[in-house]
Amino acid sequence: MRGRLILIEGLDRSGKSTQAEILANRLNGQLFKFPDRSTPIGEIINKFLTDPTFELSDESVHLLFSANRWEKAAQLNKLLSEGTHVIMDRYVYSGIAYSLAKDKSRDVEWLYGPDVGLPKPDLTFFLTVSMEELGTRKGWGEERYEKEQFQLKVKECFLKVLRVDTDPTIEIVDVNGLSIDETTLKLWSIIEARGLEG
Ligand code: T5A
Ligand code: NA
Repeated sequence: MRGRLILIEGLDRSGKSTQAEILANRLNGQLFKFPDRSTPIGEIINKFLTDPTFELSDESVHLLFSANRWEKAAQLNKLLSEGTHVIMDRYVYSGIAYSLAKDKSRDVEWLYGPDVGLPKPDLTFFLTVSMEELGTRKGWGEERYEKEQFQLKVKECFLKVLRVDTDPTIEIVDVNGLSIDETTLKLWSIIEARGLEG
């Protein structure tokens, strides 16, 4: 049987990495985090995110994030075909939402283009947390996109891009005020209800 691909999306510092790690352990699966800053392209992305003086055009940034996913695609496909479950921390939807938030007039088809052909998740969680709570999270504000006004735009763009009304693989999960354990419980109950735990 093919492995399950479960994705966690959300705003910066919303608890994605924490939950992805816990779920990967529970499912005895592998964890993939994007951006993967350890690859050649990931190193450029890391410089862009952490060095405010390092400028790249919006288009270049968009294509680099996508290329970073393609760097890992063969490995991802191999694991899934061998029956290994994969939990992913950010993916295509982040790519589109952050680029769209920078320029809402951007052609969405163009934004989707470079990611066409990547494996599709069986389930995508979008974690929602209030801006007040995000502002209290460790490290908030250290990286390029961690500004309240921009994150509000990103949230709006995520909700536009995640077609929750027509795509049954999308789950928007309000985790505001929940502890790490309470959040896991909520996500796990959805995984079980969908029969994706085995
Ligand atoms: N990006 C990314 C694009 O523009 N395009 C793309 O295609 C992709 C893939 C970096 C940036 O790149 C952008 C989006 C980002 O701006 P990233 O490395 O995933 O992407 O950056 P972050 O989302 O900021 O990743 P973080 O690891 O910082 O945030 P997480 O994973 O959401 O949060 P996590 O789990 O590390 O938790 C943050 C803090 O909160 C605590 C944790 O202990 C930690 O200190 N915490 C909680 N505290 C209280 N209650 C809870 N329930 C908590 N859960 C976690
Ligand atoms: Na961040």
